[in-house]
Amino acid sequence: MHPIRQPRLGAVLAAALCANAMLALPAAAASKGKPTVAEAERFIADAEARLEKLGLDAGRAEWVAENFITLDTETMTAQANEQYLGLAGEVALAAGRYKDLALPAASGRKLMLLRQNLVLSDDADRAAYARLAASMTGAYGKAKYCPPGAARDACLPLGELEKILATSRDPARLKEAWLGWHAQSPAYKQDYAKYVELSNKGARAMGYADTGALWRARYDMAPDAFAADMERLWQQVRPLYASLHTYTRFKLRQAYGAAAVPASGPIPAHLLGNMWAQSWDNLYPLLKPADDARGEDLTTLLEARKTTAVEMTRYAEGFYTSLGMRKLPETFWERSLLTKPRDRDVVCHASAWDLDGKDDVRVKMCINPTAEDFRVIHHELGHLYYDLAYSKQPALFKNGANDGFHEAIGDTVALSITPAYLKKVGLMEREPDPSQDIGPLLYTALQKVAFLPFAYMVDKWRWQVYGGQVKPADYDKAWWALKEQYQGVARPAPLGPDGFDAGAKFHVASDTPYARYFLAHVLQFQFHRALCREAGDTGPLNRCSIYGNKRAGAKFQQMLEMGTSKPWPEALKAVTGEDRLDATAMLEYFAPLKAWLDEQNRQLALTDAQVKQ
Ligand code: X8Z
Ligand code: ZN
Repeated sequence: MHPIRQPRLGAVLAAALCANAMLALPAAAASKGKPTVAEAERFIADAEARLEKLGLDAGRAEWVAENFITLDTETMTAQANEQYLGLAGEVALAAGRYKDLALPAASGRKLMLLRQNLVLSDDADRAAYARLAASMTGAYGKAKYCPPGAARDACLPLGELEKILATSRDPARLKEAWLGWHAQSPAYKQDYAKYVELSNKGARAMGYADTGALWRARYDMAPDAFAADMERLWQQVRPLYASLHTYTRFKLRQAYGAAAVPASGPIPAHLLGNMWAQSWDNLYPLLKPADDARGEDLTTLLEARKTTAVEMTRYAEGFYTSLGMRKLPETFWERSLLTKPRDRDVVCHASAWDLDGKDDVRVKMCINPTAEDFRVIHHELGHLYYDLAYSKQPALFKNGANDGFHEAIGDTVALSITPAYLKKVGLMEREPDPSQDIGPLLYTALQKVAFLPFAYMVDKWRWQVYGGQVKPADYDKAWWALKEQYQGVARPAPLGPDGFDAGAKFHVASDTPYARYFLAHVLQFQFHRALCREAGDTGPLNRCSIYGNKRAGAKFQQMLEMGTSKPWPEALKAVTGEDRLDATAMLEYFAPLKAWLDEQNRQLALTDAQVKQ
């Protein structure tokens, strides 16, 4: 979490112009006359050093605020972010003076990064923006659903509601949990609308059409070209998603009846095993193939063994060290928050933090002994190993090649958590017959293929909101139009009068861009394919694990060390030899499943007519 750049999670710290003397710009910016390269270099070096300091201060304040949600910590994090915003905005504007100079490549890139920020010149606007960001993140973190008539201590936090969504098969209970959580976000709808206005003001002051355009500008290409690339990738994977969606519908009709799940049109969102219908792996027991050969269930095993949060994290660390990477520093174990505290509210949504730009890396996560959290802790450590790898880069380059890369590292590693790997580390006694891959493939598809249209629509919605096409009165209407169009899922109840369903997702409440996860889900298969080949594995991608392979590890590490010093296609090339995002690796991974799904769907269509009404 470095506010010096677009943070991975947490409020988007953008920029502002500040008249505060403390933040007065380096002498260089005040210079008159024609700018020179030497002056620009001095400006950049100075801005970089000062932004790093204020960024680290703001990161530390944010860490405390998310670990101890109180009015005071919220105020302190808002103040620290405000300071940072002031400087970042001031720098972003002043950097314009040098934009037409022929600078050495690294300096030119730094200048570009400095200019990709909001400029909130008005002190009151800047303070309001920072305060709203902190309070929405806090509100999300402490929100609870209190069932009617229940005692206060029987109110359910998100984690409990998610458990219901994951495990209950009672439609009424599922619906109650779903609606209970979605009833929390309208409380900060007004705040969000105000925040959007302020954010847009800041983006426009920097010459962007709106904040959505600013977000899309951060991919080494024009904002429109980026949107077109996302659409190209979506079209590549759409047929695979359609097959999975059709199969899921048939199976849900068998489980819940034809009246609950229509034969065509969207599937009710509360039946998909996840609060946001973003991944469907919790439905696996309902959807698994008749001759399921997935072996023991990892969740059952982790629970039975009472695997602790620290042990789960040690497994993940062990994967990275097997690739030749360092052990996590001792301070990681001393300072991370790995379990949900009993006595206070914290922001439980998993996140990875780098507090000093060197090695004070931490995770904040409420780990449970489940297969999902096993995967998520690998994801989080991916962020930290990236942070550690690029810690020798100058401050402005201490970031992922783009934000999708940051999200893809740990997921790439987690793709290597194969049954064979689990057996090797003693987490599975019996390795399923490798000739029967459909079970594990279906399970992975329910996580990762189901996720794609969700990851696409979240930012499609925000692009429309920031772009002004969708006004607050239509937030929900637009949200559900996109959910139906892309995911094929429907709200379990009619729209409320002043609802804010988008705000029930952490990344909307905390204003964290989401396109990054879409990219990551495509990229991780590209990385996996390339690293498997590097490891000399030429077999099916779903059976490859790079565990213990130092060659693959070194290749990966080489890219991680680049940080964001080069345009992302160069980083991609360093690992894969390819310079374009491409979903063929994902399609190749799931090819046997696609054929199986299509055959199942053909047969199920014949028997579906008999599903009870
Ligand atoms: O937010 C996350 C990570 C932290 S960067 C746990 N993820 C997205 C989500 O939970 O919505 C990982 C996948 C998608
Ligand atoms: Zn992440």
